[in-house]
Amino acid sequence: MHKLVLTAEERESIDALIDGIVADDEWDPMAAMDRAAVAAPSLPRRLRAFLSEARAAEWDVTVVSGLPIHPDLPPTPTGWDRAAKSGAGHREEVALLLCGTALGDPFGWESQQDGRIVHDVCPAPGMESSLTSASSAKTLSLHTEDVFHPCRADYVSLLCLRNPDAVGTTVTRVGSLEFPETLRSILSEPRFRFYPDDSHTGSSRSANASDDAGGPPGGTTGPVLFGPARTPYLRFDIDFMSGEDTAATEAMGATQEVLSDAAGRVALQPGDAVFIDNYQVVHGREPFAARYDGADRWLKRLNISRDIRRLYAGSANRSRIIPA
Ligand SMILES: O=C(O)CCC(=O)C(=O)O
Ligand SMILES: [Fe+2]
Repeated sequence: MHKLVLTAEERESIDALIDGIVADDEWDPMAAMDRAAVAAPSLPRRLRAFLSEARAAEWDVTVVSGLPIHPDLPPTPTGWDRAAKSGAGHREEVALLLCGTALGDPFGWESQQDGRIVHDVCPAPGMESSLTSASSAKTLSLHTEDVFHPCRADYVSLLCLRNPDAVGTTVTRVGSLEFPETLRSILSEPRFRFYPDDSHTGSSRSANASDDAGGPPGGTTGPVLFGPARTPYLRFDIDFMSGEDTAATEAMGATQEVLSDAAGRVALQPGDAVFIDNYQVVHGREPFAARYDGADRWLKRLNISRDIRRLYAGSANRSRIIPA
């Protein structure tokens, strides 16, 4: 993990950039993103250099600590939809956009959180045991973000606004894993199907929970390990994938064990942002008790592509929001 701790002076200069971006009365997230992209070259030099190196050297887990969190932050909303309505945490969204545009091209999903670019990750009543980021009581298993899609994020980034119980985001880096050769070879073959998760479909069923051994219809087929043989990329989400044959299904279980055994944790503190390389790292979350008292854990999340044209090339429209 690579970590940069910002100084008070650096934090103040970022705050000044945020002032300029949120100055408009009318909050327009797309305009804010464009303004953040224009302002990003004015971020403190040390931060720019750090994020440039993260991108160029393909660091797998990158943390920036000490980003500004407004002292009058409103209470944690009870769900992303409420956060969206109240407009809570705009300044923090801009802080994340500034770093995100320094690393790549932010984008969103029409099917997720109403097509918003910056998501809210906070516990929601009734969702405690769901397989979405709104859960709390249930462990969120190690996953690739949006595993089903060829234009899934290169980086999933999370900025912490509150985390009173120091709940950990779990991370397993593919670079830290030793797969037995037979397992590695099965994982390198296109014997797996990947499905949209419940945050896209709104359902509460997972591919694995399906009665049908082949999982729900649709999805995309591919390998779990791909890319450079010695330093492969990884694509995995036990809850939203299925094996095309018995050996592939068994390999999924074995892989889940390898990933869990190697998991580390990052307990984000307010002002910490983590940039998780979604090709090299699977991430999840430890369970916690949601209180819905306004002081719950609250993160902002941003998906970042290294090249938005990969998305445009497969779309009817030149839009940063991937159609459902
Ligand atoms: O809450 C966390 O730490 C991570 C949740 C998660 O997997 C996500 O928001 O994509
Ligand atoms: Fe996730």
